[in-house]
Amino acid sequence: MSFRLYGDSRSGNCLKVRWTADRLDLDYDWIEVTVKDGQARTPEFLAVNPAGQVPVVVFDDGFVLPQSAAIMLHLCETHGGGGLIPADARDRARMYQWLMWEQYSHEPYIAVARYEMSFLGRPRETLEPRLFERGHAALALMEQTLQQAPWFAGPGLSLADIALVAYTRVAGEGGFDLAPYAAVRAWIGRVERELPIH
Ligand SMILES: N[C@@H](CCC(=O)N[C@@H](CS)C(=O)NCC(=O)O)C(=O)O
Repeated sequence: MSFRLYGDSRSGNCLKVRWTADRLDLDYDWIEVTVKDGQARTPEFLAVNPAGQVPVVVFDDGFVLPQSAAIMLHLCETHGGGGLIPADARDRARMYQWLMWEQYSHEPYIAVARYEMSFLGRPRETLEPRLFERGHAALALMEQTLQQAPWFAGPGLSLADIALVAYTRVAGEGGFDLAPYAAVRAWIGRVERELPIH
């Protein structure tokens, strides 16, 4: 079944879904919604997603699904998985662990700092220092994890890697220097080689 994917093409949360759909070779229409211009809060868009956020998908039969992780999982579960959901139950649990961690302990710091600096043009020194403390803590945990294994969950690329790479690869735009995180940088390269990132 085809669908419309509403997204902002500079948003990591939206790109996670786009990369997953492309990896699964799905048929869909991308509808650009520019968050910075308030397009996610217009009456027309709120009629699609009352939460006023992208990404959101609308399937041809009217089923509407917001939240990047829920969308990625649903697309995989309904289209053969694309190898992105580990077969082993513990590997799968590990994938869920990182998907949830990304949304609470990574994205709120790294993506928010990037939005403030790169989209709104705010100087780094005007931002809350906690964004950088917590963002670097997230990167340090990723570095430690990737020193032990090439992927976050199971033997290959999974949705955990797709979710985590979206904002990590552009962390520099939020004032995060990735130079001290060698394993993270190597992993970004691995993930980028697997995905239709352009
Ligand atoms: N947890 C949600 C976060 C969605 C989200 O924060 N979307 C932002 C763009 S990255 C948005 O649409 N913001 C619009 C607004 O708040 O006005 C997800 O993963 O989909």
